[in-house]
Amino acid sequence: GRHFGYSKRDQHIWVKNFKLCSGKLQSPISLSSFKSVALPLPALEVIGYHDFLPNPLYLKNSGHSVVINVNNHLRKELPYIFGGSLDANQEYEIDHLHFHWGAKNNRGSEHILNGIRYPMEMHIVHRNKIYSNLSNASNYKNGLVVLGIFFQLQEEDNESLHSIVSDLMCVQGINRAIKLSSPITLASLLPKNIDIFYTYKGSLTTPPCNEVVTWIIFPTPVPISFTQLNKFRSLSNGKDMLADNFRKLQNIGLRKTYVRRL
Ligand code: BO1
Ligand code: ZN
Repeated sequence: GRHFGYSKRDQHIWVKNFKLCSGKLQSPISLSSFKSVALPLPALEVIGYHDFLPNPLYLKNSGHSVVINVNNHLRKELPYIFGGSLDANQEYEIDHLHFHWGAKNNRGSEHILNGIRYPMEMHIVHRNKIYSNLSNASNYKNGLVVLGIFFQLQEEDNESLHSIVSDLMCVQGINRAIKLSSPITLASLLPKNIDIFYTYKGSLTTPPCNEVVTWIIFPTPVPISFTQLNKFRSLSNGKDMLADNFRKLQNIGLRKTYVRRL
């Protein structure tokens, strides 16, 4: 079956319908500074992150999350990343971004960092440029890089989220989509400090759980207000609320996690 849910019972069924979900390189995992190997990695280079993403940008309720798809009608160069823990000469272009969040403040993020589960985690999904689309890239172990960004509650609104948050109410129900009302840059959604990051080899955190993802997780959270997070929390697919759309922690197994040392 193609359907999957996030309840405890539903997550147990993932492995029956999607065999890859029982692999040994699954995500998310718990990360800690003490258990990570500090490496003098090169900086992560982000190109085009200060440019507005090409219009029109669509915000869509996928039934599992809210997604901003970056399509490239004008065939211009899209934002991409390289360096860091990525293989030399490999460039990864943005495909889409989406969010995982909780119904309560003490849950929502997929990864845990030093024992902290944040109320929301954003994933900026990048595809290796040598592959033509996300579905192709998902068949190769160097196919995808996902940047993981934690959100932390604060009193004041995060101005950079205004465009996204103000359009959320228009995508109540699965497959509802609208054009984003104002342009956004990826840089405005990143933490100020991307010099430090954790990295490890893992998987898609949803079915089909392909083990093709180099994860890059920034320890510095980005702020979000209660008002803004509550708009995510009020989203539904028409049947269930989307909140608590995070996968349970997976075994780290024989893997190592790394942290960039300056
Ligand atoms: S995540 O960043 O690990 N949460 C993540 C999870 C799933 C996808 C991307 C990032 N993409 C999925 C698509 C499916 C497609 C699958 C394999 O990739 O949502 O539609 O079948 O290509
Ligand atoms: Zn995700």
